[in-house]
Amino acid sequence: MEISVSFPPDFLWGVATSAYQIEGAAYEDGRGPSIWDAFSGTPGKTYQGDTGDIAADHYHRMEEDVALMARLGIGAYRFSISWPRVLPQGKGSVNSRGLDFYERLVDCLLAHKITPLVTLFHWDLPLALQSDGGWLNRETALAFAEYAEIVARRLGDRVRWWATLNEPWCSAYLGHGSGEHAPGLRDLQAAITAGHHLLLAHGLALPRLRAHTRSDAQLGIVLNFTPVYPADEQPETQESAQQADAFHNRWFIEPLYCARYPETLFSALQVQPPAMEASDLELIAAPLDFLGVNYYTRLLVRASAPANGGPISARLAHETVAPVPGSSYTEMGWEVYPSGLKDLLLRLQHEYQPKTMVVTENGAAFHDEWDGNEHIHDGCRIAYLRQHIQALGEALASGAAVRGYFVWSLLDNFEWAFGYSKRFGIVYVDYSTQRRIVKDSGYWYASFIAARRPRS
Ligand code: PNW
Repeated sequence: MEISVSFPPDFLWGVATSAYQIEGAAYEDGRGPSIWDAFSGTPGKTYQGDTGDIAADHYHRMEEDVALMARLGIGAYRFSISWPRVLPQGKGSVNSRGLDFYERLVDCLLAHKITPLVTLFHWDLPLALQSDGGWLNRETALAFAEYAEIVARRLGDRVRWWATLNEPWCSAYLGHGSGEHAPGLRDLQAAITAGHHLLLAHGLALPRLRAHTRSDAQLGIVLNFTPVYPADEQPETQESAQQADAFHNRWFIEPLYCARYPETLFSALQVQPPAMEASDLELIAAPLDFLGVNYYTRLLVRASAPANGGPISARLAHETVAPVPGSSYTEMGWEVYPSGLKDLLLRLQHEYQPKTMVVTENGAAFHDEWDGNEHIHDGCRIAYLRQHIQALGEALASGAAVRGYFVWSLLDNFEWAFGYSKRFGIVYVDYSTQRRIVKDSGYWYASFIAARRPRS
């Protein structure tokens, strides 16, 4: 099946990465430690104790990686800036060698006519800030705004697209509620507090970014969504799907676009609302130029009896239906459900009317094997990308204001708690030699983009 929908000529076709997942060079050029160095260095936290110390060694191979993107005809590149490279202590003295690296990266991208999209925080909080409570401390939000201004002062004349945070749901819940991610806390109430301070950090950073970036700057935030579908018509199931939706999908977008938290969120989770100051929600809900949407999969749920206390999965009154008969799954165990992306984009359009949306991540982990013969036949990934791009085009045709799409990821990389055991790249990384080998999906994406490039 070929893609049967059309896209505007200025649509951004990109790839995405994040600093801790690809850079390596964890102790070089004055970089300070982050919570992910501490977490991955703690036995039992990541697959086989994997860390980002070396990762895909992108810090030393940046020019080569940008040249590879250029050869593939990639139009845009979403990357993140490592806060502890710029501010080793999280605040105070600036490490200019950190900023120099990102300046070289941006200049290199622009020289190759690749549009940069900068994410300021993709989970690697400076460890020094964690010692003072990290996202449980309101001061961290102020430190983030300061950091955002420092970066904008250096890159704001050249970078148009800025995202403050990547997936604050993950930082808040996986980091403080389930403990699967750094800093590894297991306390739902703490997750709510962290979530509020993350939102506040975003709100405080926006005006600082506005003041120090180009007049045509596009400022936004990146959220992850896992659309929830009820598995049957029972009223209890409908009700539990609503609750799961508030937790997975509305916790962050509602304050950002409606200046309030979802009504039932706190009662359903059996927690208190976060402590806040009177002006917080107004700050948080300042207008955005774009909403970054990360989509990988959906949840199919049916009602079950909620447990008192205990882990979140038990507190929310649902069980997930898996495997769904007839569905295929990625290596992450995530259902492949392309129409979820179309439904999601149209729902966001209708409920929140974002000025612009950008699909800032979409992609899949599959078991790729290099045949030693320069080929990686990842047909599953090609099918995944093709089906999701088709769904994206249908959403666009039905009125969703989407302007870009970024594949996660350019390179195989450090997949957080899963270490190097999951490969999302359209380019394979041989971790023993750091050789890059373009997968079939990389060639497929390149030809897909080339077929749509406006002829000049
Ligand atoms: C996103 N979940 O992470 C991140 O932005 C990437 O850094 C990551 O590599 C990618 O997706 C693939 O996992 C998520 O449990 C991690 O719902 C976990 C969840 C969602 C997103």
